[in-house]
Amino acid sequence: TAGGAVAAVDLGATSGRVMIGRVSAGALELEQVARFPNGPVQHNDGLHWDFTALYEHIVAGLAEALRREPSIASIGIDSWAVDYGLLRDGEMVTEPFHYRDDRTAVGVERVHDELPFADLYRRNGLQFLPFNTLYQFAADSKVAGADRALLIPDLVAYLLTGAQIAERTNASTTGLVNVRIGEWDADLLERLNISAELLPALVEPGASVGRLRGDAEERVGAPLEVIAVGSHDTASAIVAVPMTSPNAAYISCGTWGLVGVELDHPVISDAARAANFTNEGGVDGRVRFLHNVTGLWLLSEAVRTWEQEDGSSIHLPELLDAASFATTDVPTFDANDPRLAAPGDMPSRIAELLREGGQTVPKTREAFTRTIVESIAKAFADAVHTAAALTERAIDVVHVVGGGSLNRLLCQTTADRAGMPVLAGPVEATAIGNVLVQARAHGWFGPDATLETLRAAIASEFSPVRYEPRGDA
Ligand code: LRH
Repeated sequence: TAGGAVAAVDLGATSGRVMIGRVSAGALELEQVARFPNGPVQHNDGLHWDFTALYEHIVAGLAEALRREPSIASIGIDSWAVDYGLLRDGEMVTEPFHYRDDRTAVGVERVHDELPFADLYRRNGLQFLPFNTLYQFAADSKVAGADRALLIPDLVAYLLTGAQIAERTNASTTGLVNVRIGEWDADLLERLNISAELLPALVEPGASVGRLRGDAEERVGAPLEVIAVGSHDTASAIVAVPMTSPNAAYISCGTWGLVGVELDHPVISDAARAANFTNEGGVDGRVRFLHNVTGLWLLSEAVRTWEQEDGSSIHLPELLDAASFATTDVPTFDANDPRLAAPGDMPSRIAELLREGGQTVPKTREAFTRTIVESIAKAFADAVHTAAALTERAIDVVHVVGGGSLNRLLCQTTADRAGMPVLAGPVEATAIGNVLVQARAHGWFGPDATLETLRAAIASEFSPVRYEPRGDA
């Protein structure tokens, strides 16, 4: 295999990062070049991205990446799904909204008045999440005056290159792509009063978007190529799950836990709809048949609340170690309760759910942490079993990738509750998926490399940690 270097921009909930990915025969190495905050900011009209500041960090990070590694051949950009920026005459209309803004509730009502959810599901195959782009559009008064909407990674690519595209995996999370034909659903757009002109042409991961130009070229230092990757962070992460069998399930676990299987064709049955399983677009036309579970968000928001109470920081690995020794009965709550979605005091909200369920509220932070982790694990295990039932697959192993793969308590309790082994890692799945889709586009994996080729490379480079289910748990 030939090789080379690429840059990956990954905009996550805990931070934004620029990485260098070096790929050579059988080896893959990541170097973090820049890390910067990516939290929401409150404006008068709601929660927004701090996008202008973020873009400055990205450009500076790319310049630093090229300084450290002059052979960088291209840039790939990924971020979380659903959020977008609006343009008018090529200029950003306002800082993009953040999906955790609760304005989306009115959008849900408006859309479902026009088209009941069951009809919508048959068209777009998407699980109901109140912040799916189509609901955000319906709640966003600025859409009418805009002539273009670009999802966040596409917006960054546009500012860098001047090219306007809609990368396919992320576009699938808007709710506006028809799940059967894989194109923008013209009829749906019309019914929702969205101009078809608002949305640019869909492109496949691996396609060239354009080259840096103008100010971006000058500041980064070269007319680097931007290549579309699985720009939905979860799509990139799933590329990097070292699955070797169709009976494997995966959990991409960061702020969210995305739990499911990879399919060749969507499943849009009534049962899938009732279970709120989604058919998101994967790289190479695969289907990410999965369910969103509120993941480490519950833990990070709880820790944030405790840190505010204490006025000092908490060492999470220590807290998790202590939590793993809590041996008393562990009360659990529904990790997916919508009341836990917004930022704010997490322990109080969880305590309320526990009381509602007739359970006792843990008294120590260790025990409370254990309850949070086990509640996440329980939701994970349930979703794995549901995915197996809905797809009639004999799931026998669960891969956990992303930040959650380092959480031993979570991996072990997930194995216990699912009743099957968990294979944990790689932790940097999203960045790896981003890098490998670029590397493949450059031909570094040969002319016919499939996702299986890429996954075999990952499995040998990052051997997963295995957790056996404990029968007595
Ligand atoms: C994970 C993720 C997930 C979406 C959510 C908005 O980062 O992209 O796949 O559902 O954020």
